[in-house]
Amino acid sequence: MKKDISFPKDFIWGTAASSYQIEGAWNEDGKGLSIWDTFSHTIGKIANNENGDVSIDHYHRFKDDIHLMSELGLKTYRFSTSWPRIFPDETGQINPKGVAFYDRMIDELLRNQVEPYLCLYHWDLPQWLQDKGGWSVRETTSYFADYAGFMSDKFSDRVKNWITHNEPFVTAGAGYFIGEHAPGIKEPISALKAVHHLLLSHGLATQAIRAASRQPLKVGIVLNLSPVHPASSFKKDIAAAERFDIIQNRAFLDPLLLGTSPVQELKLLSALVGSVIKPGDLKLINVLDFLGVNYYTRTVIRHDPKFPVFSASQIHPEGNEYSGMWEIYPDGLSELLLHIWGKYGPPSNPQQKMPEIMVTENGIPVPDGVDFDGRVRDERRIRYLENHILQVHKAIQLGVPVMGYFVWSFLDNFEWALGYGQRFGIVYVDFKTQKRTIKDSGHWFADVIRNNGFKA
Ligand code: IFM
Repeated sequence: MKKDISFPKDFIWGTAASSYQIEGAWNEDGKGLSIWDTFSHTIGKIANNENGDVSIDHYHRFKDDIHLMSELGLKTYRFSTSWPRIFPDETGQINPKGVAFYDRMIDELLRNQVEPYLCLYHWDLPQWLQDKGGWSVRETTSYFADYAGFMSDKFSDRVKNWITHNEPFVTAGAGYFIGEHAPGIKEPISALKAVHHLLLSHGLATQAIRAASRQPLKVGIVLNLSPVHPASSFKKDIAAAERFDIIQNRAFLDPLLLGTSPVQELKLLSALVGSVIKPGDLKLINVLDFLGVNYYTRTVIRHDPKFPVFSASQIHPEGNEYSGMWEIYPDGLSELLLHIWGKYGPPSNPQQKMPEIMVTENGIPVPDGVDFDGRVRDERRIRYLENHILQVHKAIQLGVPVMGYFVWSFLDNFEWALGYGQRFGIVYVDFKTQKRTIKDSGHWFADVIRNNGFKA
């Protein structure tokens, strides 16, 4: 017999997206260049040399897209704003047409009873700031705070939920360490500095958002977290997994939730970047109303001296199910949520005011297509989402107060260095005609929202 899997009243169900991945209009209405414009226009950086110039043209189609959300009964939408649309160049002059775009978009969301979650940074740094050193220099943090304050002044009359950064681990790791994302830098030290500056900019931006706010609001950050498992029970692998856990999870969670840094625990790390953390920084960073957890997979690590700083590399265990990008490992989601609550929450820190926790991204790329009868039968995505939502339910049952769950993504879109080859949407997009078709998973998720759960 099937069991009722129901969620707390007021549980937040939503979907998520980001500016560069969906907007297109890369050089329209006064927008400045972002590092992703530069990177994707460089031959050889993106699969098939694709780019986000037009993407799924959300800039011009946002009204129809929001109507589609409303048709599905989606109540919440997490999106990001493009910083270079607002501040196109280093003069600090505001681009009124960029502001007007988000004005119209937010109004349209609210008209359709969709609650906006506004994220200020989902990787599209203005190119002019990269030219000054980007996230590897401390000065970028105050530019970010200025941008945050301006946005709060403009939009906090209507937007109550604010996110400073999406996945700073990826910003620093993929952008400055392995160079597979913009700005394409491969310098471990710049990456480690970027980690601290991203966190510091979160603290400064939070202050700026609150100072300019027009109503009580919540400010959070979104981290891509992953339980780190050792590849074997050998001591060296266990130690490597612990080291990797520092950079994947603790480098972010400890400063944000405890106001401490794990950097001192690794001699080499401390020697390389210990001095980047100035007195008072950690206190500034330790501010959070909610923690967004993006979960896709676990990370399995072995000792590997070839890799700089951490002497650890990732392996992909045989015999498990994989998506086009990652191992499918739903149990890792409840493991992660329980771990966060157990280590950082009241169970071990009764004095600590624990921020709200929500799953701000979870999803799977599937090579979907529209069938002869117009349907998109993405059964695999439904199974993936159901198995992961079950893990959120389990964590709640075991005492973790998870407040919400967002599917990545609403529409198929530009998947960064992988171009348009990976479809994550619950709505199919024909990239040639821009036609949208709700996938079976979209209808399924609409039912989940309507029933505040499902039978499993
Ligand atoms: O598409 C990305 C998103 O921009 C950030 N989180 C992971 C998604 C899938 O890779």
